[in-house]
Amino acid sequence: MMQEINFDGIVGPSHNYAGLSPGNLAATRNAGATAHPRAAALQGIAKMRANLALGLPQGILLPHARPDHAWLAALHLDYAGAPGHLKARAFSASPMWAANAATVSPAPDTGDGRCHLTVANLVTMPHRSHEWPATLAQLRLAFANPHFAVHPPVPAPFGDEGAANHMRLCARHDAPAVEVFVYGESGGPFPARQHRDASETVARAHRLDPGRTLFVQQSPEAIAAGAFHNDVVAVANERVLFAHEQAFADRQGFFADLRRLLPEVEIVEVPADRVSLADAIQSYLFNAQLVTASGGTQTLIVPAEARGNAAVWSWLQDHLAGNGPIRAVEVVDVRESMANGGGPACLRLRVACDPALVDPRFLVDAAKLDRIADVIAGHWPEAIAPDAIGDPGVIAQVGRAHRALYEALDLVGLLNS
Ligand code: SUG
Repeated sequence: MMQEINFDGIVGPSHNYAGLSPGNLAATRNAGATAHPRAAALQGIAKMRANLALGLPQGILLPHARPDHAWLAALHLDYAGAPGHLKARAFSASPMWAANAATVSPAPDTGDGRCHLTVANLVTMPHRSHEWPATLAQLRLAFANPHFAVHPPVPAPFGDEGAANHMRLCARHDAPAVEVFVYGESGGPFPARQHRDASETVARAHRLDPGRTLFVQQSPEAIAAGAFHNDVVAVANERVLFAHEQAFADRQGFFADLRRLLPEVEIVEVPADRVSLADAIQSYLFNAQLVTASGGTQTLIVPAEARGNAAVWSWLQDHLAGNGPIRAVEVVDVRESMANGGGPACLRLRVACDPALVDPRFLVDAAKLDRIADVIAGHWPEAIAPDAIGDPGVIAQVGRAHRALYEALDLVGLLNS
């Protein structure tokens, strides 16, 4: 039976705040703060437990080996001899943000009836540009069944940041969807990370029907205000699009196309005079997981910061009290990830498929989450201060923690791939 599975990136033991992403305001603001990898990873586990409690299937993606010695070797460096800025970029736990792992087109949308995945190249930010080989290895294992086609990344220089800039609108998860690719134009104060040429390449690779595929420009004001990915200002689930009024460059044109292609679409737009772009980005209201819980209730899983923002919380209460399509709100605490600009939606990659087709090592239930939590509690560093990024003791601990998790999940084979 086809279902939407959320694959959450487990927060890696090297989680730290190095301020590596210009245009990501939270990450920039917290540069140099002390991070708490153990608490961060346990927050992620608690979020997955809450998803299971809603009756949703849940998957995982694993942290990558850090520092990334293979990347440093390609730069003719070893970790000890690397300059500080490259040390930090080799040590980042950024693969936790699984929404940037790949773009996914489920079987009902594709010309050959397979589920297609294209790993994101993440070329815009150096610390993320070396994620894709390990991500590709995991996806090839998790989705080895011939139902799936896993593609290598779009070539540079066309930046592709994966599902964070992609939305699927459909009557139900198992019905053919309108796939929406959101791209940015460069020229503003911050980099536009998703190139239209990259999105179009992914759509061709996935054999999408051009008549049901939309390429939509993100509004330059949104990027300038700190929405470095579309999923900071919009999220879709089945027939519902939930977006900020200033998310798209041409909202009227986009909404008209959407209504023509999917007449049952419900567009929930939050006006700027109720929630400003600044409040939307500070609270990550739209970086929520909009899910269909087991009883069919459209549920919005928001970060605690959304409850802490008066304008945002009051808009949500008004929507729940009215007749809108979002019927429930759940609050999760992912503040360690949030401080690097990663909310609930950043931490997960959605794949709509029959769970029986996925390698079971990448699926979790409550008991497996307990085992993972034990590994985290026993091995993840309690804190990483800014000056610890080059510390041999911390690096050794991160290496042991990483191996312990792969051993617990029977995935050590991946370490040598
Ligand atoms: O790419 N932060 C990530 C956050 C990604 C959020 N993902 C989505 N919106 N889907 C980024 O900017 C900060 C790392 C640091 O500065 O140490 C970072 O990479």
